[in-house]
Amino acid sequence: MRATVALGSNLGDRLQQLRTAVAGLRRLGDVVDTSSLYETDPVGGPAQGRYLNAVVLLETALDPEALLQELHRLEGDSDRTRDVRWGPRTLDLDLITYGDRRISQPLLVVPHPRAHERRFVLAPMLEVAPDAPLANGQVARDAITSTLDQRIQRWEGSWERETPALGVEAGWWVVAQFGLLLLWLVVVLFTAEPDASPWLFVGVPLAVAGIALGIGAIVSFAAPVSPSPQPREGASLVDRGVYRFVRHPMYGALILATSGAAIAARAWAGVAVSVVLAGVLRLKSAREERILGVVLGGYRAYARSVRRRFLPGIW
Ligand code: A4P
Ligand code: MG
Repeated sequence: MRATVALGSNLGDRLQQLRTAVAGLRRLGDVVDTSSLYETDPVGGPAQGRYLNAVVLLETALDPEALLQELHRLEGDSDRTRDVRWGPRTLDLDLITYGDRRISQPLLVVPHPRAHERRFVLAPMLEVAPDAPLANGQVARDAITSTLDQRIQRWEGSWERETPALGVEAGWWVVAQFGLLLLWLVVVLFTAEPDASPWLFVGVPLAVAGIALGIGAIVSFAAPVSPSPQPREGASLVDRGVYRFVRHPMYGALILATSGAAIAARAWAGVAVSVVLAGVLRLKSAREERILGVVLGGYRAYARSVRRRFLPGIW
């Protein structure tokens, strides 16, 4: 079952405690997604330091009662003491939702009875489980509008100690991409029908649009572009220029330019190679984005606001 678990800490090494908690959650099931980290003003309780909060999406075989017990065990591992209600804590793990189950027991209420009033739960939840049903019947996206007075900010640091690495897989993606581009070139050179035809009026504008998008991408990126899906160490989010309209303009440019040129040359096998290339780039970009979401502060929010992957307004 899919459960959402909210994590909070405002005592000691907050980030380290949250990391350890996620490592612990991985032993309870499959951590499907982790939100960004947020630094948040304390809600309720005595005067205390600011919290670091996040939400994790967990696919688990544990039933809700067993899961809560395990969450308490993880809290205990962090030397959490329970003296003041809503007081400062090294680690707080709350079960926010468990599928769409509603549970009302003395020691377990699901969905969490206060989550829908708390921006420190709703903002991260919006990233990983925007449609999970909350106690008041709303989902995070709607509930958050009445919590905008609560002060939180995205924590720009990253969750992970190190950049997650694709390792040799990164190399294979590059090989696949350049192999297909080479195949495209050979196929087009050998099958092109160079006489003028009406297909020129379709292919040439597409190819020109592709080249323009590619130039736009290089200018906007303003750093050396690498074909590897592994982000460079210390890379920062680029959301200017054409990146305001598409997240992977370079890939969009390759797809447009190769298919346009092949259409113009009536090299239909070349068009087929472009279609395969588009599929490969789609998969490659998905792998890339999983890492970018972890290592680049703000990438997930960027991906939510820029919906198109390759082609402005289309795809
Ligand atoms: N319990 C019942 N249902 C649940 C559930 N769905 N998930 C019981 C977790 N626990 C649940 O919790 C008290 C009892 O609630 C437990 O025995 C459990 O069986 P606790 O963790 O021992 O105590 P607590 O966390 O102090 O109380 P509570 O009421 O859970 O507090 P909240 O609601 O978790 O609030 N401000 C910011 N900015 N960030 C925070 O993370 N956290 C809190 C704690 C307050 N203010 C905060 C934050
Ligand atoms: Mg709690």
